[in-house]
Amino acid sequence: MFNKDFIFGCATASYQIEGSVDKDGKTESIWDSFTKIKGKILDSTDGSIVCDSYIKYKDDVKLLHELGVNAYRFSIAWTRVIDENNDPNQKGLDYYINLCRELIKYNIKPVVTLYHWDMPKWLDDLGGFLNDNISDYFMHYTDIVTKALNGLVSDYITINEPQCIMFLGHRLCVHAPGTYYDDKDMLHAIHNLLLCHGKAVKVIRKNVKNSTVGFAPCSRPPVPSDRLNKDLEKKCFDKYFELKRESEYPNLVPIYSDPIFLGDYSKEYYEEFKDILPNITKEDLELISQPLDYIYQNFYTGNYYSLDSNNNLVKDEFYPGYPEGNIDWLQVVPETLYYGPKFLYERYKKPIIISENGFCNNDVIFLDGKVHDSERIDYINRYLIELDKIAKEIPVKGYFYWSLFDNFEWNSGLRKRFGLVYINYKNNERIKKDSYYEYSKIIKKGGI
Ligand code: PNW
Repeated sequence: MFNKDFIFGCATASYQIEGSVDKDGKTESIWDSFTKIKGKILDSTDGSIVCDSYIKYKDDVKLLHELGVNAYRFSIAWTRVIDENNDPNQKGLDYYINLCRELIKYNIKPVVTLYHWDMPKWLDDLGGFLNDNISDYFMHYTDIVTKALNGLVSDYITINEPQCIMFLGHRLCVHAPGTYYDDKDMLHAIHNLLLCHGKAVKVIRKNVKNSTVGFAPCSRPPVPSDRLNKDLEKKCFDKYFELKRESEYPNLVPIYSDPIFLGDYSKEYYEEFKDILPNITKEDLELISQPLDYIYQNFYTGNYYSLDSNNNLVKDEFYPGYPEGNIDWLQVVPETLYYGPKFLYERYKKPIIISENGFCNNDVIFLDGKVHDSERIDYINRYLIELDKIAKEIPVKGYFYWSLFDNFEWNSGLRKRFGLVYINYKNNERIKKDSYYEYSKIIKKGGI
């Protein structure tokens, strides 16, 4: 069982659920334009309708209320609230004000993500994260949002999954905007992204009374296959925070979280990249490392590791017979929610909130009109059992299931379903899945 004040929530993101992509003065985002390029999205779909949450937000809140969550994490579309002259768009702001009022009416705490990947196209045209003024644009946007939502929102997450922004958007180029960064540009862009975060924190602290602020990376922790082997655990810990140039480094933990939580990039960073370092000043590092309230982290999966006969760490080939996710990167590794928080806490020493965790299933409507997703139920239970274990050892403050409903799963389109609520994209009907009732029961009980 979790503590009484434990946060049980659900998470979504603007482009993935809102639809209405050109209503009320919204400008084009990089995802609006990326989805128009042939071949980029698996099933050639886009976010122009999806869950229709821009219109149906009151129904969304009803679903959340009946589910029983005490918090809802959603993101703001920069393109709705700031126009192409970098001025505020009141109609866009009103949407989020109304959403927050509705949430508060039902005692659901709004947790706002400022950036969940839908950058204004006009800003990307100016260079995106390589533009050295991007953090000033972000600061201005944050100022407008926090003032508009003043008195309604006190909990903010600056940026969601910087790794996906950089690695998928600028290295593999399978996400928007899909422009390739070489190593030098990559480090420069990452540094600018961290400055966006830092300047936003400063503005939030200034504008919002009793604010809480965090940053929400994702990670796949190495998980010891033998829980009793302390040497193996230590090696998994070291592996989690390793920073090597030949690895997929834009995807790693320390490159973002060390400057934020420890005040500087690591020794490995300066060694690995000594020939291509961006310009890093003392003032930058001070901005980036202002104290945060939580370590937010999105955890879906991990990798099991063992020791070979020479005591070297080796990745396990086989996964135990848990349900298989319907998306290639999602292996069911429940101990992710034990070792992930444990390792992060050991290194960064702040309370942990799981900002996303969820399962992609091949959901269908059965003959009885219902959606029976026993695999997702199994996933949630297995993961929460592990979270419960670690919550007895370190401060774990909350859990957000990804996602309230099926939505636009980026380059995988609409076929990949993570929701507790099924969306019938033909008529936009919303059907509560079995897992919706299960999560509701768990929340009522306060745990597994
Ligand atoms: C997250 N991984 O992406 C995003 O924050 C959501 O927008 C997205 O819909 C959700 O998870 C499901 O994909 C991730 O490889 C992408 O471990 C990849 C990974 C994790 C999260």
